[in-house]
Amino acid sequence: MQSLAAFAFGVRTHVLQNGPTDAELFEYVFSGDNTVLALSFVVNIVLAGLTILGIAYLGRNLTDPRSKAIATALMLISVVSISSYTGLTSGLTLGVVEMPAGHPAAGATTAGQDGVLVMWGRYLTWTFSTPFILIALGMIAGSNWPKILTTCAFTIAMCVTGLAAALTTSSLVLRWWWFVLGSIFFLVIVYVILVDWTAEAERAGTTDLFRTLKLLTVVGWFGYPILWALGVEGFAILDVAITSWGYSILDVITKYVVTFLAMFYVVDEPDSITGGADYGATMPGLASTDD
Ligand code: RET
Repeated sequence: MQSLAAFAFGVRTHVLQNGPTDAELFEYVFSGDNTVLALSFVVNIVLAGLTILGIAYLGRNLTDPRSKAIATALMLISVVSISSYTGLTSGLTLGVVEMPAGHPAAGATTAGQDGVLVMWGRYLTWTFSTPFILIALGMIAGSNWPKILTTCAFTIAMCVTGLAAALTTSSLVLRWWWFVLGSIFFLVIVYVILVDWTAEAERAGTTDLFRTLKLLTVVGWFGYPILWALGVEGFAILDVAITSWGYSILDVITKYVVTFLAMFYVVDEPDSITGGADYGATMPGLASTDD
């Protein structure tokens, strides 16, 4: 945990040393011209907040520990999300980064500084949110912990390499090399979802729900690297506001829609989801019966 905090601090120091303060970035985003960009952040704070409240309401009568664990994983996706978008809104996790020679946005200026606006907080916080999506999906598929944690490790690696790709200023080739590495890690996750978890969901009896969640997840997740490549960090075909709205809309599908579909299924506590009173107990037989 400490090394993660040190890493986050290092990222922040690296970005801030080369650009404006978060107060200047906050003013840039919220000053007249950038309302569309600002809205792409604020709308998601509202949606993440509503999703957290929705889960708390829907899950109020859950009794089975496994159902509760899935609901908790689902809630943590939005807990990370509301924090992530607050970081972007405040300017804390935004930065102005100069692109290397040969990059289509090389020589651009933003908020009076050399460089382009990079929403680096997105890549950093995906590191924390995507594992909870995969934990919820893997549990719904009835998979085992080694497999679920493997996908979590690969998604963390994918997001950190995406962050590195966005912040590398030394070489255009190395920016894209980071991107390729991240994409390879991504394909491992796609393979586990499409092959292993699809078969496991069939055995667990959750095929119908899993098929929908799988479609939304795999198709939705492919949108992120596509946006990265088309956005200002990649080929710079899309401007920052459009890229940001792209990510925000994908977030609605891959987080809030997935969450509510899963939650509506979990609240009924069907046999395909529940694990029994002793599920996850460190001392089997001592599970309380009245909570
Ligand atoms: C990056 C760039 C490196 C290559 C790949 C990427 C994929 C990102 C994905 C993000 C998913 C985020 C979600 C967030 C929800 O909170 C990092 C853009 C493959 C798939 C679902």
